[in-house]
Amino acid sequence: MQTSVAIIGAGPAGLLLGHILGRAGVPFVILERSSREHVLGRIRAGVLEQGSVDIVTSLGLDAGLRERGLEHGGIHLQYEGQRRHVDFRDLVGRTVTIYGQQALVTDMLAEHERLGSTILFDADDVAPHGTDGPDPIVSYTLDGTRHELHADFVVGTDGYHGICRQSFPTGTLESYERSYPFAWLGILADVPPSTDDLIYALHPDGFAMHSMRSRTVSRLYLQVGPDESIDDWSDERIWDGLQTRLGLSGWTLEEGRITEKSITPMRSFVTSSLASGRLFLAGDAGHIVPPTGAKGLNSAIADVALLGRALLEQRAGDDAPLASYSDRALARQWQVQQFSQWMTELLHVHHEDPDASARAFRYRSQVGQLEYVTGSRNAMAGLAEQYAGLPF
Ligand code: RFL
Ligand code: PHB
Repeated sequence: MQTSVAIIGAGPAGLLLGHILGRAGVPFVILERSSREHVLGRIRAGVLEQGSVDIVTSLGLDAGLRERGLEHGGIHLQYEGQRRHVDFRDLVGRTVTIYGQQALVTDMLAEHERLGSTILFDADDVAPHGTDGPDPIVSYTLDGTRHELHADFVVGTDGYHGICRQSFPTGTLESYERSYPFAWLGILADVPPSTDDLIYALHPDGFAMHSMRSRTVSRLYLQVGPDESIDDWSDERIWDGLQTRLGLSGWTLEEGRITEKSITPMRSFVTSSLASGRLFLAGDAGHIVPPTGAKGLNSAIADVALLGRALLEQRAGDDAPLASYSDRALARQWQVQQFSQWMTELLHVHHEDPDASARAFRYRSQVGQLEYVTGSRNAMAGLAEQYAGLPF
């Protein structure tokens, strides 16, 4: 088989790149290791920056988003019994939209299927070869038979555990990485959200957050230890933790049936390059952030917007945008990394610190920082500008 762009991974990054290329008439094939059902079943992120919404809209993929997306003009920051609103509309004239990654993936896949795009699910042992020469090949196994796909370019949108980053020539990549001494326990619950805007709360017991998926489904998170098992968290224990950490006098957190619960570790990771010859990385394949700033999905979309345009410009005879893709995407990504790390450190409790005095000092200085951020219009504008999203 022959194509122009071989895309490895059918997450949001790969599916979106397919739409950018397909709309311009560029042939592509998407190879995905998992089943179609597995891809459609993953819950994950929920907040779209305005720039992400604009891209989805420009590709005509916004019908579901328009119908079911919830536009939000700010967030609440809660600490020490106070809930303070950060008003993005007023501060920077921008908004974000709550629309689950799962819904976006469903919409993009449905449109690919309507257009007749080639997406090969359940592809085993996908492996790029010869990407540093003029004729890359991707080999893969489907139904027990080995195949070869010849392409002009290979794009790895295969996530943090994917094969493409590992396929860079030995010694050419460095990893910049940090893990955190906590994880997020996330639930989906059949209950209308008890809040208008998302609540991010610092509490002595740990971070908690109230998000949503629709007017009838809430998404909530609790900071837990990195090695905790979901089996130790009964529904009752989860709601108790949420009630304690999100509780505020005069406000009620409504409870409902929990339909999904899982624990996600938190990590920051950036690779030193997103390009080697004719192989490019985009999205989680090149970098991941802790979810506190809601940047994982948005960074994947930002990369793909840049890379898609660069691939089209290359076909029109201009190699320069593709040659500078990695540097441009990483420059934006490092700003996103620093914001995600800052939000994470602002709102999580370092229970693991054995020194009680140092622990208390850290907590008090987090409260001081929250006082400053919510009390200074300049500081709030900085948060709003970054949360609503840097330019693509
Ligand atoms: P994805 O979504 O991981 O998609 C990668 C796809 O590549 C496939 N794949 C392969 N296919 C072929 N051959 C191989 N060798 C392959 N290896 C992997 C995978 O099956 C998959 O289909 O990456 P993409 O497209 O870059 O999108 C990035 C976003 O998914 C990610 O940044 C966010 O979802 C991160 N994230 C969250 N972000 C938030 O902002 N808020 C959240 O609440 C949130 N929750 C999460 C998350 C990421 C999670 N992961 C990755 C563990 C929860 C989880 C569990
Ligand atoms: C979500 O709704 O899943 C969500 C929202 C904001 C975040 C992380 C996750 O920072």
